[in-house]
Amino acid sequence: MDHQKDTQSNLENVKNEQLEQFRADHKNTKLTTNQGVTVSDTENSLKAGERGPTIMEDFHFREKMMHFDHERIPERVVHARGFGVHGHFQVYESMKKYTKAKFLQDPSVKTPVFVRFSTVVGSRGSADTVRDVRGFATKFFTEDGNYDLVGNNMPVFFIQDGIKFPDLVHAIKPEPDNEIPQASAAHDTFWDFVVNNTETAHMIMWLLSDRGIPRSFRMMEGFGVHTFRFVNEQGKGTFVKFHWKPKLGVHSLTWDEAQKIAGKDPDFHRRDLWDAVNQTMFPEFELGVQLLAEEDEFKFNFDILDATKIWPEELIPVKIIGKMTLDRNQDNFFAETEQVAFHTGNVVPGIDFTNDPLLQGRLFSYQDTQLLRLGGPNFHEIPINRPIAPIHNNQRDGFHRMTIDKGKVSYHRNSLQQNSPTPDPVNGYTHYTEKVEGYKIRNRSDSFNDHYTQATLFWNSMSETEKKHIIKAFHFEVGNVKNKTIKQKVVEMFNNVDGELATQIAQGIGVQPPATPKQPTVKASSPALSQMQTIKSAQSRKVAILANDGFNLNELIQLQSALKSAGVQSDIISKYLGTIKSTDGQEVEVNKNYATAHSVMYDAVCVVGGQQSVNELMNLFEAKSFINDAFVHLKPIAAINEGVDLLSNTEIKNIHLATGQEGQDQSIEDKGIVTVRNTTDLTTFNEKFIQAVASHRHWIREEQDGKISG
Ligand code: HDD
Repeated sequence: MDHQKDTQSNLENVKNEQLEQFRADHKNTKLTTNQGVTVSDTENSLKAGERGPTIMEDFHFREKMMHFDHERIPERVVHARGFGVHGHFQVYESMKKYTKAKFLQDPSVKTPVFVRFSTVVGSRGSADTVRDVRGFATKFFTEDGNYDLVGNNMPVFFIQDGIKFPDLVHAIKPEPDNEIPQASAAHDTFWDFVVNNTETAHMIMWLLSDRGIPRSFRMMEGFGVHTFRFVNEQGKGTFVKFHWKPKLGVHSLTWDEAQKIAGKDPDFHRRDLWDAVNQTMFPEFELGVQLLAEEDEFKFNFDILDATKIWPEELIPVKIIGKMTLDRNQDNFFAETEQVAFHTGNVVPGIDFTNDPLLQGRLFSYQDTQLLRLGGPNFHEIPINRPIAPIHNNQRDGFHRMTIDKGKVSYHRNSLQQNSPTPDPVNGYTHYTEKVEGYKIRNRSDSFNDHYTQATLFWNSMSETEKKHIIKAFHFEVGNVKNKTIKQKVVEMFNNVDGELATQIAQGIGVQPPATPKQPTVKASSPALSQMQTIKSAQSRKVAILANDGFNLNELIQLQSALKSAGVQSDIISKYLGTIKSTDGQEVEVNKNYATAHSVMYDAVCVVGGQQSVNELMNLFEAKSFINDAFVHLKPIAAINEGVDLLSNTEIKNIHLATGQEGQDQSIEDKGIVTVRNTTDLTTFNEKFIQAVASHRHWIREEQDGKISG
């Protein structure tokens, strides 16, 4: 028993050890062909004479070129751009009452996981920060086999039935005649789809909200979207919806920032995740479940099988049941992120499906798509996809078969092998015995017909700031549509969500406001939908420190050490790379210059004092534009002593800045401008700055100073 316990708790390492068998380290080795023959020269092909033609018998040349020519596989038809990371999951308390899923029983068991975050629409090489849904797919390597929770960062979906997925994707992907635009929904075919398929209304509200432009993969929620089913030992089912809740809270970029980052650092999100894990700032997500007794299936004004609906958390609370920690970067992007194959149909005993028609469609699509992408039916043998549970069956052969199946028997039932491998009716997966009866019809239940109630609920739940962002997002997305009729139809469609919203959309896109703006009948709101009340933390945020030769070393040291103890990262940014000298001649390494860094890559900025340093910054256009952008993007901005003078030379000049003692006008700090003069002890200043960093954005600036962040 103890031994069993031991192996269970160490499950975490089992996947890693399995992967280890396939890892190759080529350091200090001799170059060989794929046949293991040592190569003498890989720079010159074999030729007939020094200036003659290449000879066919050059097997090394042919093998090297053949392999290279076939290095690419088809990208995923959706979610092509993604990034993976390893980790583990632990349940807080046994969920035995609801499910027999092994990985949800014992809090001491660490179940290995591999997570792939992704965007949906763009190609593999597209930018990370585009407006889009983010994929959040988790593979749990459990003792009972692989369980895949293939979710998104939004809890609803565009369509209600899987059969419409190809239509949706054709509409949102670049238009087929010219393959424009890349990684964007801002074009005619998508909005034509929207207005002709009004079940999209709720999802559009999410997509055009700040959720569409997350600050980090580490700062977004994840949702299983569908209603799934937990099944316990007694065979009793409970409806369940899955949630991932980030410990760092839910935070977003501003639109202007997202667009700029797409150019400055298209790898912004993957870099952020990779760096955080390398620096042991391990992202954590709590797993939450909404549970609904089967008897209560019809108690709501929405159909629980409709994937365009949420279960408002105020109606059905989210119970937090465990935590996932992402703590190990992949070794090889292609082998792991590119070859991982998720499938909604990968479930373990204790987790089952429902009749949600979107889920039913997915159950076919995922396995099917891997056949093309991964070239045959043996993709489960690729190291990243292998379960840690043993595999025994009569499936054989096919492209790239790795397993050497011994013996003559590959059929069931048999006597030559005592009928093994043997099905296990007791412990094997048994599908939930739901009673299903009906006529074969192509139809949709009337209970799926309400397309607007929850879209309005979402709108009602937004803060004024969030509402402004949604309207601006409509102006951009629909503003890029060329066809006026489609634009007008967008206004008419969203008049069903809220008349004021529709009127404001119309204003920005050059069409008529609705003739009769509708007063929404839905008055309810769900506070959990707004990002305003989310967790605020300075942990792992990034601060840019601006300094040049002649900076104040004492200030820099105090600032850096306070940031470090608060878990905040910082970079020194200067005119040139290399080192800068303090007033007392100490040299400090510069991390970035203005060519390699921009304020959009940081969460906050601080100017340290030192007259000579600040004088130089005053004459540096890039330094001022760095601060101006941080200001427009509502980020915390701080300055120490002479550094405050630089702020007076930027957009911030209109805000009254510290002129004398510490502890100035509170309203300035509310606006995220933290300054201090005439002091050498920065303790209080540092505390205030770190608090400002934790608050993420200072929306009040947007409201009061008209600095709309985009
Ligand atoms: Fe899907 C990939 C999430 C609806 C068909 N989907 C894919 C990935 C995620 C999702 C996260 C990327 C997995 C990875 O990282 O490799 N998809 C969703 C969610 C949906 C959804 C949350 C709605 C609730 N998907 C959906 C439908 C269909 C598909 C309705 C088809 C009927 N999805 C696919 C696919 C993909 C895919 C074509 C492309 C690559 C892959 O599967 O492995 O099969």
